[in-house]
Amino acid sequence: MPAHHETATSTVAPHDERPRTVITFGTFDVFHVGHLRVIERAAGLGDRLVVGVSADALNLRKKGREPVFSEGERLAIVAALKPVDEAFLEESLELKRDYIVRYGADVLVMGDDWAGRFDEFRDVCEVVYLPRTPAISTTALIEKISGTS
Ligand code: C2G
Repeated sequence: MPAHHETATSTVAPHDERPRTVITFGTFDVFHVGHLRVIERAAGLGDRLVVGVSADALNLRKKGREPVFSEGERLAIVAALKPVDEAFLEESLELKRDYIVRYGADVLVMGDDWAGRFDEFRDVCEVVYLPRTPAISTTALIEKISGTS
C-alpha cells in the first residue's frame, strides 16, 4: 500500500469510532408531544442520549411554581422513553458544565427558546438549538385543563 495511504489510515480520528453522546435538559412536566419531538431529534444527532430532568427545587427557582408531576414521576417518564439511554436529576443550572463532562457529552441539545444561552459550553461540546414544536406548551395545557383559557 502506498505510504500516503498508511498516513491517511493512521490519522482517522478515534472520535469517529466511539459512540457520540448527546445530552439535553428539561423539566418535561405534563409530558407532551413537543417534549417527545425534541428528545427524538436529540437522539438522532448521536448514538447515545442522556437527559437531565430538572429537580423540583430547581424548577421552583426557575419558574416560580411547583411542577404538576414530581421529579420522581417526571424522571420515570423520561427514562422509559425508547430514545433515552440514561436520565438523571438536574439539581442546578450552574452544574451544567459538570454534567456535560461527567456524562461525556459530545453534543448539547436544547430547544431554541434557549438559543444562545448555552454557547459558553462550546469549548467542551457542540451546542445545538432545535426549533420548538409550535402551539404546544405545559403552561397552555395546564390552562386548558383547568378551564382558564
Ligand atoms: N420544547 C419543544 N417544543 C415545545 C415545548 C418544549 O421543543 N413546544 C422543548 C424545550 O425547548 C426544551 C424541552 O422541550 O428543550 C423541555 O422543555 P421544558 O420542560 O419547558 O424545559 P425547561 O423548563 O425549559 O428546562 O437546564 C435547562 C432547563 O432544565 C430546561
